[in-house]
Amino acid sequence: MFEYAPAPESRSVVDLKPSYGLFVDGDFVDPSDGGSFKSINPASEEVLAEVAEAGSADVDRAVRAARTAYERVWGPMPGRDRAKYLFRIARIIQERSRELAVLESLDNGKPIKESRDVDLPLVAAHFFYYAGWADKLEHAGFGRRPTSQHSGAAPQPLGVAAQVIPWNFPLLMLAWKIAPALAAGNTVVLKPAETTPLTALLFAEICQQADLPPGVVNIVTGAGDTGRALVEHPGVDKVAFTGSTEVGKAIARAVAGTRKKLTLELGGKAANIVFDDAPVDQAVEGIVNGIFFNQGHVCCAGSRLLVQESVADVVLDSLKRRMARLRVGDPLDKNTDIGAINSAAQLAKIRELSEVGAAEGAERWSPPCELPERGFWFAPTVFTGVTQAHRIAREEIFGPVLSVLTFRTPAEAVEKANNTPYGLSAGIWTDKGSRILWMADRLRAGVVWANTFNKFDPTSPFGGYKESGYGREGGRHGLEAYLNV
Ligand code: TXE
Repeated sequence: MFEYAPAPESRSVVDLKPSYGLFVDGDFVDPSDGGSFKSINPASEEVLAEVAEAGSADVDRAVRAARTAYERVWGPMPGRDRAKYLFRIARIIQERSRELAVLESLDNGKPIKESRDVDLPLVAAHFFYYAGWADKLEHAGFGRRPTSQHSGAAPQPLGVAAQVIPWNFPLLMLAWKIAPALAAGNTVVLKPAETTPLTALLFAEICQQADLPPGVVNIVTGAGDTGRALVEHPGVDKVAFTGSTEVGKAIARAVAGTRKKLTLELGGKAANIVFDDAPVDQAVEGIVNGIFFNQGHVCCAGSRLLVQESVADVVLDSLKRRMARLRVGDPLDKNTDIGAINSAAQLAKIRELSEVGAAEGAERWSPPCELPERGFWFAPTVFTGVTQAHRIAREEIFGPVLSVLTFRTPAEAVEKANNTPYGLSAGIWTDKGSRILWMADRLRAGVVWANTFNKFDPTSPFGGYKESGYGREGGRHGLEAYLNV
């Protein structure tokens, strides 16, 4: 069916090692008890590498290294010097972006055109953006250093930041967390997700290449136990977490009663709202991007389509035709639109909720689609006839599955969009500017996109209402989360 088929991106650009240690105090080290786990390519189920599993003694070592680096080197360092390191890291990320993108696609399963054209440019942009802040903190209303002429409160870093990130955007979540923390003068111990640890370890190599002082960035790999040991460590001043609402609540409980500051970025169930005056083709592209980008493994995915009743048939027909053209398969093929589901566990969750949707009476549709035999795959799927009572309208599926509901009036659209425990994002498709403003005022979501979706920028704060978490990442607000002002 497709005449043009360029060669897949070559994995030979990646120098994969058979095993990886922890990155502590500037060096790769073995874990104290020798534990390890395997990182798997979700598109083939082949083992990519054996990765060290940090126990609590290793976490302790990493937190101590971060504390020493904070007190002796990074905290006292003038902002202009911290900026030089961050600019250097940003440039190396750009130089090595092909290698980083291929490794990200291998470890995560996302299409190369997304890791290459979306994730990596944004990763570099975050480091450039926050590098630019590092020498300006005292002059931008955060507070001023005392001089002989003035007295004033200097903006102070918090200290050691414990950062736990998920698997859906491994490098981008790392950049969201590490860049502002370092710009503000904090040091970091970061734990990547257990299914996608490899690009964080390549980032550790980049820190070495940039001559970042030892201990400023530490990477501890492992699963939930490692994450728990890290956020509960008494030597930590700040905890930043992105992941499931369930674990976010457990972390909030663990941190309550301590002096640690906390920001949480959790799940979502965003409404993508299409009005009858929206250009159908443009809206359909936005719906497809909203739910099928990154296999739907996106906290702000437009997983609920709310379409105005009068245009529902036209929009759905066009959406199904567009879905039939989506290519599912090899993440390293530049033509692939939908890659592999990140893990067997996530695939099981998507399958289960999809079965629940069908059993509860919604109508399930997927285009004819041949899926590879090995690996974790799920065809793009749309459910119509969904009501608020259905679990697929309420629970985060975190996969390429769209639930469609209809509405008649703008007020009904707002009511349905807000009828969720989450509040991370929403999208509006309409030709009417006044309607966009009216809706945006009423939607309880941290981000509201108008006539676009899944647009990210380092200058913009991102974060949730309700069970989607609290605190903001990105922009000036993201910096404040790492400062005492
Ligand atoms: O998340 P977890 P999982 C949602 C999505 C997905 C579901 C489960 O719906 O299907 O969560 O995914 C670490 N203390 N999101 O199980 O467990 C863990 O090792 C400290 C939405 O992967 O929350 C990993 O590094 N850390 C989300 C990270 O937390 C702990 C992105 C996230 O894993 C821990 C991911 C503990 N007790 C999933 N337990 C989003 N907001 O984008 C686990 N971890």
